[in-house]
Amino acid sequence: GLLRVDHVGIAVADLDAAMAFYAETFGLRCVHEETNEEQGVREAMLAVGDGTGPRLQLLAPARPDSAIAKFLDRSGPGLQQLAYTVADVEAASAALRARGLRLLYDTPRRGTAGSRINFVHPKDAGGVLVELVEPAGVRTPKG
Ligand code: V0V
Repeated sequence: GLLRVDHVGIAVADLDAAMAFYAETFGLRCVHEETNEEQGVREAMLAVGDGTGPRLQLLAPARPDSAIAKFLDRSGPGLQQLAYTVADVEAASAALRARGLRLLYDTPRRGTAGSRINFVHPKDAGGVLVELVEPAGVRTPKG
């Protein structure tokens, strides 16, 4: 099942400008930054308050054919996804598939900070792109 809200993802055109805006306006600090080549994004994770709760993920396109570039073209900057933490992304994906929802990937892909991720198609989740995040290090190695 879903354990908690992991992060909320916001599409931005310029990551550095957005990080400066969030720092100066809301006092949110960046706790992690990386480029995910497979997803075609440059991303920054911002902590809110004491940093124990859900994070804000700023997502900027790294390539013009990426999901974030397409989102910006169609919708402009703004909320792009809602991500939940799960203990087992395969099990969570299978449970939602069994309820008739389309998962975007047959097998999980690599997400932020070594996490494993999958997505529910927004048309099957009330217009919300739902991400499932299994954080790095939660799996018990088998064998
Ligand atoms: C598209 N639609 C959305 C949406 N993106 N609705 C809500 N939220 C979004 N983010 C709507 C769009 O307005 C259309 O509605 C319809 O979906 C189009 O569906 P489609 O033609 O099947 O798909 P595309 O080409 O628009 O792509 C949408 C999907 C794509 C969700 C399939 O963005 C995708 O593959 N996303 C997953 C990967 C991703 O988002 N990567 C970036 C974050 P109408 O006009 O038909 O009504 S990477 C990340 O989060 C990481 C690394 C991490 O957290 O660790």
